[in-house]
Amino acid sequence: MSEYSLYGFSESGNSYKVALMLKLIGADWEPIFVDFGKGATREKQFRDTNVMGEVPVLVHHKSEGDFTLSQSGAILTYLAKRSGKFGGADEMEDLEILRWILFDNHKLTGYTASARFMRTFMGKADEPETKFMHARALSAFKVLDAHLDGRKWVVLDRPTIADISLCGYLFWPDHMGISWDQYPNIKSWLENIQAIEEWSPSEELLPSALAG
Ligand SMILES: N[C@@H](CCC(=O)N[C@@H](CS)C(=O)NCC(=O)O)C(=O)O
Repeated sequence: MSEYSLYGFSESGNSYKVALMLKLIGADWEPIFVDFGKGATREKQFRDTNVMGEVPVLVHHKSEGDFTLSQSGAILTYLAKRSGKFGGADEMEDLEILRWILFDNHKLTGYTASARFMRTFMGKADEPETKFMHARALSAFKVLDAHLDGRKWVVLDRPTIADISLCGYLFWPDHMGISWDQYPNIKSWLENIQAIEEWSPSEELLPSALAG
């Protein structure tokens, strides 16, 4: 059995954040496919694993028993602490990383994932709710683009779990109907992430909920 199991699917950028971290730290892990399209996150069996009914869920198979954790930000923090990679070097750095992960979860991924879902997977690009969420996502991109001006990475002079969290949905600009040419600092930062050795796109790390 692998050391870690990750519940998720490739269209889930939140699952991708964790899958990418596992890949980058060279972890021994395996994906467990959750068929979101068929309602698997709403089934009792999955709710018994995560009462929140969401992927990603990480299971760490330890000698003393399994440890199960959800919420990508918590999982990234756990993996950074265990591996000694992509975390801060002290409390202040850890807090700055946490600050950007919270911004990501609320303002950036929160709106991006919902707008993308409505637009690309539900075909409801013109609904007022989609337009609202799309506009909120664009505001978050503007904040991130301004912050990245003159920076290679979001928090430190090296990539951290803040970068891994924030990039989760951003390799699919076409799903949002945007081009990163409009946000040049995000564009070059995403290229920096792609240049990390061992970087892989979501589709290479997790099974698709659209296949079959
Ligand atoms: N804040 C959570 C968000 C997780 C989330 O929204 N997961 C979605 C897929 S990307 C999900 O499982 N949704 C299931 C549902 O709403 O039924 C995290 O970062 O892990």
